[in-house]
Amino acid sequence: MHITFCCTDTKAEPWLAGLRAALPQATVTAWQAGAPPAEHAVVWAPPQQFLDEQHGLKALFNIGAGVDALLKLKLPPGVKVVRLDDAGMSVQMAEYVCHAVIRHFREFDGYEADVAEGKWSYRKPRLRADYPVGVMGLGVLGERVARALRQFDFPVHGWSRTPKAVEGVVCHAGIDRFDSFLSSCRVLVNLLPLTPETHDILNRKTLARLLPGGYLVNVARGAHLVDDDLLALLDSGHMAGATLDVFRTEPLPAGHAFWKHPKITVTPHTSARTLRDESIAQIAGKILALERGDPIAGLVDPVRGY
Ligand code: OXD
Repeated sequence: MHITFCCTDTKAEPWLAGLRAALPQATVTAWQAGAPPAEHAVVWAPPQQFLDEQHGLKALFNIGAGVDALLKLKLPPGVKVVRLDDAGMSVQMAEYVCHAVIRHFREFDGYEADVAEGKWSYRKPRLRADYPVGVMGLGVLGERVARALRQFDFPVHGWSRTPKAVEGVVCHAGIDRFDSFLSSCRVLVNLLPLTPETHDILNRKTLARLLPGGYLVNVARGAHLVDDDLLALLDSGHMAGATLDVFRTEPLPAGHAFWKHPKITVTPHTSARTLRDESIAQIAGKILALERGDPIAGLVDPVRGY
């Protein structure tokens, strides 16, 4: 069995060593143009040439959470696209989002600024009931985030394409319920997959439906958000702020208005990192299952886009 590794911006050696240790019966190589084709491929943002050379590929294992970059390419016919299920990402995502929401809700930035000036300040506690949080996307990551927010007693709403049930979370489903979902929330957390339907979904019209003083946490894709629309709503005061981990262009270009905006916190696409050992163990288990002809979790539907 031949497994090839083709991950842009990722150091190959530790992955190759880990895959070889987990699957000693396999030949594991880093892809080079013109190399013999493989049965399984571990990828992140591979070039089209890589896919064009893979005749006989059974499965493509994407080592990030989102498969949008992969699905933009022309895939070998019949290949299975497999995403990581959790693999240590959902707890990181829950940490990141709860940190962002609590930091805003508890006004920790304000306290930090006061302390920096030597001020012992007091702010009236905000009411949790006034800060309903909406989670867009209730997949593995979104569900974990919604549950974690419930642990802090925030009222939590969820929105997904198809109906979902998460204990303690008011779940809304389908485009018909999108507006009522948005108008129920003051804080909005985006965890949607990027598809043609969700491109630009965070825009002036949709964000304006949030309760006044709205706050956005975007941890999905930069192309979900219309940057200028967020800036306009922050300037008008309808929105209070945003924490953004993902951007239309990454790295975020020098001079972009988000870098220094006083109401925006920027992080460098770090909300939930791929954990190598967990991911290798999961991918190896799935390769063995596929070789035995057993079903596996995490299959992507290329038409649906996630
Ligand atoms: C992603 C990731 O898909 O970081 O964005 O895993």
